Amino acid sequence: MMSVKKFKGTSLPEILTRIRSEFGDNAVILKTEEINRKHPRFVSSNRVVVTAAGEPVKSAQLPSTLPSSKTTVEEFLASNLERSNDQVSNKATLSIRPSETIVTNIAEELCTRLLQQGIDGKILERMLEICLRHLDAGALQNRIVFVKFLTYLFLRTLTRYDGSAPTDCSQPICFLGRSGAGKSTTIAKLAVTFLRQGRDVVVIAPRGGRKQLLDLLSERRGLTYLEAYDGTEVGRFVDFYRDTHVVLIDTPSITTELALVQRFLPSDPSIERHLVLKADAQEHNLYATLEAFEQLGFSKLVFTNLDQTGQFGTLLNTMYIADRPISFLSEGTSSHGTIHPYSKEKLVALLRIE
Ligand SMILES: Nc1nc2c(ncn2[C@@H]2O[C@H](COP(=O)(O)OP(=O)(O)O)[C@@H](O)[C@H]2O)c(=O)[nH]1
Ligand SMILES: [Mg+2]
Repeated sequence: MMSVKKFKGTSLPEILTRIRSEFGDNAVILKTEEINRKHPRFVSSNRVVVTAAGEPVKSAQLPSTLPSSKTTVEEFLASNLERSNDQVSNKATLSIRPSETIVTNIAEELCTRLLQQGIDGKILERMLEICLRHLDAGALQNRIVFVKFLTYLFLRTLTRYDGSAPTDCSQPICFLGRSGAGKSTTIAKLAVTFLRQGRDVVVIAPRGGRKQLLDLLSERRGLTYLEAYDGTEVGRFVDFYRDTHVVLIDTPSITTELALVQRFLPSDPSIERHLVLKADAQEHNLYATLEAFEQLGFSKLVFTNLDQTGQFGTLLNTMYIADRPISFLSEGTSSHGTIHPYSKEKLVALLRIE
């Protein structure tokens, strides 16, 4: 029986020795990764992860029967989604049925393509496992069916974040994030979008930010720009405008001192906090940012710089790690850029599964 497995360790030679002892000399290396994750959920000291495929030397140890086919896809996904919360899943072995080389080829090809998108191997493994359990041999050998099913699985998996992503800014939103993440640009894009729809927009920003923000805005009719000193003042402005205006709140741009941002945030829990992240950032930096901003609290993620990357697996991984939905996806350096409300269809399209 052919299987794909992840081997973790501190050095490549050491892992290769283990792969050889488990899969013999015909093992195929699918992927080699170096892990440098500071996020607390990655507590492992394993720095190198190699994904390999091969025929286990001691095949008797592998389960010989497939799980009961009575489980429906929905049931399987339901229990699977529970497990996906547990990032350090030890379910690393993916069994592929014997004598179906085409299955392996299609699975491998799709797997390689999605790994190139940067999707976490564990998420992908779970998806492929479901495909192998639920599609019959004929369907598994049909690339179109396989792709369709995999797309369906992604959409189903992402459903857990649906219904919580705003598309109309009906609640005031504070945009948090590191300096240069794209907070002001995102606000400018949203402001222009709503102004064009004829809505009134209020932008509240820390003192001294006026010039930069107004320079960003190509459209000003219907815009009210206010500068606030602290969270109390922001809260007062919000209360005054929230019933009639779209309210967007910029926050101080600093790299380390979160207390300054904290001081600017109104305590009103109905004001949403969205963390702005760059889609082209290194994943470990994104996780460090999540961790740093955790103490301020945020309920959604905004990704900027979509135009600066061709890999979108990071978005999916980060959403899983943060366990919070994405609200907006943004591209372009100015207010003329595009801002998309997040949807799972949009993310799946970006991942280019087909
Ligand atoms: N290419 C690209 N550049 C962006 C995007 N969003 C922001 N920027 C640029 O990133 C820089 C920092 O953005 P800014 O909004 O000032 O970040 P802030 O410090 O979080 O307010 C500026 O030069 C922006 O033009 C984006 O989606 N795509
Ligand atoms: Mg700014």
